[in-house]
Amino acid sequence: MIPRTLVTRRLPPAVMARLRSETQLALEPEDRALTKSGIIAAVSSCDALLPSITETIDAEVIAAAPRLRVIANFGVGFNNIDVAAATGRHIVVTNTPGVLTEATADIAFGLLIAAARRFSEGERLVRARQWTGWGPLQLLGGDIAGATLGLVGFGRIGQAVARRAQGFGMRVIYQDRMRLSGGEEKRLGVEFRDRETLLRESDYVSLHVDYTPETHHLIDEAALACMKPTAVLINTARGAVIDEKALVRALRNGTIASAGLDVFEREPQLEPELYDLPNCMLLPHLGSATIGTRTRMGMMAVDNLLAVSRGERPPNCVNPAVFG
Ligand code: 8YV
Repeated sequence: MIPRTLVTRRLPPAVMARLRSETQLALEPEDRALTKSGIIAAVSSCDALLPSITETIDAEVIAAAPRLRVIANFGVGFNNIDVAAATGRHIVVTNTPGVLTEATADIAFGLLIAAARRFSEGERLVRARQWTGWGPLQLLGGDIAGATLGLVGFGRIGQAVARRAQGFGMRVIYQDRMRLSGGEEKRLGVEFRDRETLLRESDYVSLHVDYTPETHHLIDEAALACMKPTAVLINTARGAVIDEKALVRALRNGTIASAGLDVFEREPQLEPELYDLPNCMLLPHLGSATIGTRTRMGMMAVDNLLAVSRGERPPNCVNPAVFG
């Protein structure tokens, strides 16, 4: 069966070509987010939905799609989808794990270097034509070699960041719901800490947890108060893992030194003060933004979607309960 498919955003050319040849597209996607009413109107006649992070697939959207059998998310994080509502209607939900690990770890480590060495302030100084010349005390940052990196969440992406950090001579500690075995920790060259100890010991803290009710505002005022005044906070996971208002206060008051953020609580809106804080490096959710990575993500989403259409169990199902 050729699934009638709603693809909400225009994806890389190779992915679009495959979608055009192997599915029946409900509409020609554009390079901008669909409105909720646009999704509801288009999905009502579809067998498959391929959404991105910019679309919230909630119970109302799901209820408007009586034929829908699969929601193949373009992304590893799927907090934009009401999985319980989908499962309740026997709709399979899939994601794209693994293919964006290295690209996202690059952005996390890039932000770490950029925040530590004050790239953003330096660049703004030069562009404003206000750089009057080299100075021995100008824009001094923090050392990376010899410093301690604390990873909150130690799945695929956290482990890829650990490898980069070790190459730069950092000591790596981690916290996760599940502690690795002693042998695994030794093999990976990392030590476990409980979250509070990790926050107290780390010169750099990088977040790599899923966004769930349990991780909502995991980094709040109390967590920020545990960190060193010289510490740098990096977030490439989901914005709402940090209480953005509390972070603004911490950056303004010197509770921590700086932050590097790729994700925000209410994208594309930021907590207004963030735009003007000098000690914050800001990126527009670029974690997986390479042509190779986005193509692999798209191909994986299409593989998942077509598997369900053929009546098979897809490779990356996040709600296996639908299979009984
Ligand atoms: C994507 C992401 O850019 O995969 C994820 O969870 O956050 C990003 O890599 C985004 O989800 C695209 O929909």
